[in-house]
Amino acid sequence: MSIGRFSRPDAADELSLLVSSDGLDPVGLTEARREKPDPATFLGSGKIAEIGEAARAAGADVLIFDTPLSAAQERNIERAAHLAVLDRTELILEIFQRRAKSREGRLQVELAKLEHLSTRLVRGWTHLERQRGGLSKTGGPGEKQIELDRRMIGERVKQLRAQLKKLERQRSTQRRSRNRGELLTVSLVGYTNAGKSTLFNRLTRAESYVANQLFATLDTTARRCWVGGTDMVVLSDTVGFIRDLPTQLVEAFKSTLDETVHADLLLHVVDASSEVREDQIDSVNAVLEQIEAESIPTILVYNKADKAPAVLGVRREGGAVKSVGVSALTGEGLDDLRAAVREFAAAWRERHPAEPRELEPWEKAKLEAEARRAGKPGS
Ligand SMILES: Nc1nc2c(ncn2[C@@H]2O[C@H](COP(=O)(O)OP(=O)(O)OP(=O)(O)O)[C@@H](O)[C@H]2O)c(=O)[nH]1
Ligand SMILES: [Mg+2]
Repeated sequence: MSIGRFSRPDAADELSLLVSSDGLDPVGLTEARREKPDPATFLGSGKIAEIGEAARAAGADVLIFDTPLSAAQERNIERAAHLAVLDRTELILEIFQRRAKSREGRLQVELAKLEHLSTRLVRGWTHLERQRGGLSKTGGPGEKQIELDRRMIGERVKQLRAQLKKLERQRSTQRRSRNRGELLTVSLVGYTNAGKSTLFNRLTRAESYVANQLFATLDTTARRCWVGGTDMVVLSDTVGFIRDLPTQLVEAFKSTLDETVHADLLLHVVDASSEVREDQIDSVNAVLEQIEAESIPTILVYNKADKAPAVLGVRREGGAVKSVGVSALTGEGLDDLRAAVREFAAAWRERHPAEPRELEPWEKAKLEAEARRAGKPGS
């Protein structure tokens, strides 16, 4: 369904990949175009009834909309179509929930779901209030229940935030200790399914989960990685982005994305064989802006060159490497990529001559303890 503008050529493919990534079996696809969405039912009510009937006849259990819907629209469509409804945000949340493995990942997904739910409750509540329209002066049980639910959600959100904050602190301590040797930190970013994990595995000989699914990777993995000569960098693989990534998810995944935000260099991995690669690059840049990582130096890595050989080679802009073409599958172009990272690392080291860093509290305590033991009370 597209509103007013042209539909994207890959929208249907991406939607079916999203649906199958959630373990669902698509039975049919309908495309529609409207000047503007119907406030009550998104599509016209006649169209909804028609789609509902066709979907039920095909044995569908759920209708999925490739767009965010308001709580009221979702409810109205469910009633008119006699089917459960998921919007794009909820579908992505479901996939994230399925994939979350680490404790941090699970907490982040729960936070995102609750925040999504709370926006629905608020709307549902005002809607209910309006409907009641002064019929009774005292709040009915429904209203009380919602108030109660809201408070419970609020409490849980607070708990989750606190737990995530703690994990975030641990993560930053880990990051610092891992990087004691002042290695360049490099983070893979890119549209989901672009091949980040495949490239990560190739470069580090690790075994990150690779799949032709959207959001195969949710957790961040970081490894030391050799880029030629005596040069090592710390490379991290993390969650992929998608267009219109629900803001609750970006917000909730801040601690996972921390690795990206603190990188010295981003390798922006692009599926060069996709006909919408430019749009995907824009979507990724939009998320990078949201997490305030847009000013980190970036090399575009055009991946899947085995399917788009024209991207092979190194392109420069003002002397610095702008893009490199590779195939993570065949290994072609990887030497160019390593050389580009090495070149960046050399320039970076010149700009960052190992600065004295501030000691961690535990390091200070340890030094003080050592000083005491050596009989030199520090005061
Ligand atoms: N033809 C070709 N396929 C590739 C290449 N690199 C990765 N793929 C395939 O692309 C799909 C996605 O690869 P992943 O490495 O899981 O992609 P990702 O970017 O980590 O995806 P998410 O973790 O879901 O964001 C898999 O089916 C890979 O086998 C490549 O260079 N050429
Ligand atoms: Mg991955």
